[in-house]
Amino acid sequence: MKVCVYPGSFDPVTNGHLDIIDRAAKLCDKLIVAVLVNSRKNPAFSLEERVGLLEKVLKDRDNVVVESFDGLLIDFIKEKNACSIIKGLRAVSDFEYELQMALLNKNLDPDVETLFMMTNINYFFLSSSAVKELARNNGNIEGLVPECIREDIMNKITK
Ligand code: COD
Repeated sequence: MKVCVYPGSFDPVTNGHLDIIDRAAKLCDKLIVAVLVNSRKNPAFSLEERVGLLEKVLKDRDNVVVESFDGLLIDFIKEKNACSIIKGLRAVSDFEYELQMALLNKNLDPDVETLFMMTNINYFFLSSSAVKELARNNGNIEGLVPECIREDIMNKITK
C-alpha cells in the first residue's frame, strides 16, 4: 500500500491546502494529512481545533485521514511506513524553506522522497495567514476556505 503524508500547520486549512489534498490523494492508496508543530509559527487554532476542522472538511474522502504529531516529520513518516512527503509550492519564498526541509529530511532518511506540487493558479495568493488577517478585520473569506468551516473560522477569530 502506497502511503503519502501531507504535513502542515493548517492554521486553518484553506482551499489551497484542499486542492493539494485532492490532487495528492489520486497519487496514492492512502493520504495522511498530518497536523504538525511549526516552531516558527504561533498558531491561532489549537492542535485539536485544526484537526477538527480538517476532519469536518475531509469526512467524505475515502483514502484521506487526518492525524497529528508533535516531533520530527521524518519520525512520523517512519512510524506510518510512508514513502513520500507531499508539499505545495506557491512562490520562491516557499521554495527556499521547502528545499531546506526536503534536503534535511533526505539526509535523515534517504529512502523518503519529497514531492512538490505547484499551487492551483486560483490559490496562488492564498495562505492561512491571509485568511486570519481578513477574518480578524471582518473581511470576506468566502471562496478561500471550505464553506462548511467558514463560520467556525469567523467565530474563532472574531470572538
Ligand atoms: N497552494 C498550494 N500549497 C499551499 C498553499 C496554497 N495556497 N498554502 C499552503 N500550501 C502548502 C505549503 O507550501 C506547505 O507545503 C503545506 O501546504 C502546508 O502549509 P502550512 O502553512 O499549513 O504548513 P507549514 O508550512 O507551517 O508546515 C511546516 C511543517 C509543520 C510541515 C514543518 O515545520 C515540519 O515538518 N515540522 C515538524 C518538525 C520537523 O520535522 N522539522 C524539520 C527538521 S528541523
